[in-house]
Parts: sequence; structure tokens; C-alpha cells
Amino acid sequence: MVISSLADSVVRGVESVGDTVSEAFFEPVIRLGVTGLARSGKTVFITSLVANLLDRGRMPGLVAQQEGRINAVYLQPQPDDTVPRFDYENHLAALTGPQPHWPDSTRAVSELRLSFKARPSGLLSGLQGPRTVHLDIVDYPGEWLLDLALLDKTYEAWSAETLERITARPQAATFLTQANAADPADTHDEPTAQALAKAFAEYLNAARDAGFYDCTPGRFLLPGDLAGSPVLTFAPLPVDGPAPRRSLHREMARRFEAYKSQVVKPFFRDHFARIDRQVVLVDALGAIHKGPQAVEDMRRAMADILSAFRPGRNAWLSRLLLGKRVERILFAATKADHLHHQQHQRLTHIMEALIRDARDRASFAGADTTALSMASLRATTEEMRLHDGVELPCVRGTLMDGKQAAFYPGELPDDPLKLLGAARNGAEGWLDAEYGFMSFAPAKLTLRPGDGPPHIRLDRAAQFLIGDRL
Ligand SMILES: Nc1nc2c(ncn2[C@@H]2O[C@H](COP(=O)(O)OP(=O)(O)OP(=O)(O)O)[C@@H](O)[C@H]2O)c(=O)[nH]1
Ligand SMILES: [Mg+2]
Repeated sequence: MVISSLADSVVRGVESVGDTVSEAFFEPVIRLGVTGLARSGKTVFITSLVANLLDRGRMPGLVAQQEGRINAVYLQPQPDDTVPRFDYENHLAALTGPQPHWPDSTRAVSELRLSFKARPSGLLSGLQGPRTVHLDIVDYPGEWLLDLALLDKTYEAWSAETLERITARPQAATFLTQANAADPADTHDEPTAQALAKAFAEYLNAARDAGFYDCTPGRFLLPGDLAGSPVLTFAPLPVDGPAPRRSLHREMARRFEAYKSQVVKPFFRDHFARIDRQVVLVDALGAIHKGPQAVEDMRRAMADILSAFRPGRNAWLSRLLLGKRVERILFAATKADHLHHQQHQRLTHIMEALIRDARDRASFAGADTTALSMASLRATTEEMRLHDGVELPCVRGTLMDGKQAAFYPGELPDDPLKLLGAARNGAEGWLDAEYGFMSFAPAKLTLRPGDGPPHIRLDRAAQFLIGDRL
């Protein structure tokens, strides 16, 4: 009796070792990070990518699919039990249901696991059966990457820099009046701290809505269950003296440090450090429409985001990563279905120029990078329309109010520096062009069996990000 139950537990022990061993050796996991600033198209991208990987009729650019090596793709329970699951089914229902609409804004980390059964390519393909490859997709806000820059800063340096940057912004007026009226050397009292933090958070929200991208600390915009806690109850103040004990200054500085150690570091440790492949989504057309300042501001935010991928710059992050790095980074201009395909190349060129300095730094760290323009969910069709005797390349779609419209967004320049130079030089408006932007609703779809939702170059994006591992 005793012997058999002992033997049983030994066998089971061996079995479970076998499981982890096979997982580690034969079932590779790719962790794909998806990020971008607010409204850049992360949720639509992940939803359409998953739908198009499950039904691959529109994915000829994915080589393993083209070669007929993918036997099956299925959704699985994700490995991390404490991270919310990406709400794929509801987002897909929103996009492809009878009343198609865009999914709601999402502002937190979420995750989904997709598993592939695929035959290996090349010499091994005839010898080996299909193997399993897991793809873990992690969605997180780009603003959280911007927080990395806070790690190097003291509260005093951060305050000075932030106050200087926002002085000229009308959205900051109310907060600045309050900050200037406060005496940082005064004894700390909670209502004052709360009022300042609230005014600062209101400024950040207004700034983001006005199109500014440098809206950190990122968690002020999306507090989740940290709302109202001390790590989010601080604000920059005009401090120039010492910080007396029990003063407002001292307490604000303490909370700033707590934000760094209890909010920023855990994100990098638990999520960022484990990513193998990364896509950074950029709503370049939206920024161009808003004007030169928005474009310049976005260029700077992109460079800051990307410095997270060059860990040498931050000693703490380098120690955390221990030489591990993101292997591939894709910069994708989203919503390209707002442009006739004649202009896609130009959008890609703008994208490439927009991220050039940032990208050079990332390749310096060894990551393979590329840029493309794509649409996760194509909401328009193309048509040529005669206007004042000229044929204009237009797109047609359903507007949010249900009406149909054809739309010509303006001609992007051949040379991207025409746009980016004006933006860098602080131009107020575009010199000889106007760029329109229209919000189209997702189109009503009737999908053939085996087809995912329509897209533009989503298959090319997938090939770059994961194709080599299938
Ligand atoms: N035409 C078109 N519009 C798109 C596409 N992808 C996103 N959009 C538009 O961009 C908006 C934002 O897309 P989301 O995927 O929700 O963006 P997000 O980055 O998840 O946004 P947050 O969760 O708010 O940070 C959508 O509501 C659509 O209006 C696309 O492929 N084509
Ligand atoms: Mg989202």
C-alpha cells in the first residue's frame, strides 16, 4: 500500500517535471507587446489581428500561412492569472456585429494567449510533426513607457521641468494659479495636497484631449484602483529651498518617490521586461490633421517612448533586463484606410522620418525595426472623383451618423521633411496644405467562412512580428 502510493507520487512528480520541461523546450512562447499613445488604435489592432489569425483567409503575407504550414490556431487561457484578459469577444462583437461600432476606450494592461499548431519550415518540415507555438499579446498604454523618464529624476528636478513646460499652455492655467499660491515649506495638510493633485490631473486630461502627448505621470490619466491613493496624490510645485520635516514639499517628494517605486518599477518588472516583440502604433494622420505642434509633440513623445527600448540609458532598467532585449520593433501608422493607397507610401515615409532618431537609437541596441502604414480594420473603399477638372484619389465610408461620404484628406508631401521641418520649427499651421480627417464608422460586414475582418497590411505586420517563429 505504502509502496504503491509512494511510487504513484514519484511517477506524478516525473510527469509534472516532464510537463514543464516540454513547455520550456518544445513549446516556445512569443510575448508581443502592443502599445501606442491614447486612441492610437491598440484595441482595434489586437482584435483584428487575433480574428485574422484565427481565420486566415486575408493573411497571404504571413509566410507560414502562404506555405500551408499552419494547421490550427486557437485561443487559450493566458499564463498570468493576475492580469485582466483582453476582452476579445466583446471587442470583436462591437466591430463586426449588426450595428458595427468602435470599441470603448481601454486604459489598463490586458493580455491574451493564442496558440499555433504549425509545421516547421525548411529541412525539418518533413521530419517533424506540427509543434505548438504560443503567442501572448500584451496591451499596455504608451504613457506608461513615458514614465520611465521619471526614474532618473528627483521631485525637485521633475517639478521645475514640468512647470516650465506647461506654463504657456492654457489648459494648465487653473493648476498653475493653485501651484503658485501654495507654499511648499508650509506644513503638509491632506486637503491642500488633494486639491493640487486634482487640479494637476485635470490639467493632464485637458492637455491630452487638446492633443498633447507628454502627459505624465501616466497613471494620473488612468488611475484604476489606485485612484485617490497617496501614490497619485502629488503635483509639481515651485520648490527652490530645502524640504523641512512635515512640510508639503517633503510629503510631495515622498509620494513622487513612492510613485516611482510602487507604480513605475512594477510595470517595467512585471510586463515590459518580458516582451520579445513590440509594435508601437502611431496615429500619424490624426496628428497631421491637428497641425504642426501636434506632430512635433508626437515626435518627441515617440523618441521618449523608444528610449525605453534602449535600456543602456537607465541603469535600473539595464539591471532589470540583464542584457535581454526586445528583438523586433514595428512602428505602424494606423488608420491608413483614411488615405487612398496612392498615398500610403508617403505616409510610411513620414512615419520613417518621424521616428528616425528614435529608431536609430533602438537599432543601436540591436533590435530589428521597421515602419509601415496599415489599417487594422478597413472602414473605407477607394474611388477617384472629379473635382475642378482634377481626378482626386478619395476614400468612401459611413460616417458616425450613418451617412455615406467620399473624402479627400489632402495630398501628403513627397518629402516628409516638408511636414516635419515645419513642425520642428514651431510653425503655427501647415503652409500650403490642409489635412482633413474624418471619423468613419466600421463598415457592415458579411464575412466569408475562413476570412477575418478586412484590413490593410495587417498580414505584413504579423509576418514581421512573429512570422520567423512560426
Ligand atoms: N478607420 C479606421 N479607424 C480606426 C482604426 N483603428 C482605430 N480606429 C479609430 O481609432 C479609435 C481608437 O481606436 P482604439 O483601438 O480604441 O485605440 P486605443 O489605442 O485602444 O485607445 P485607448 O484604449 O483609448 O488608448 C477608434 O475608435 C476608431 O475611431 C482603423 O483601422 N481604421
Ligand atoms: Mg484601447
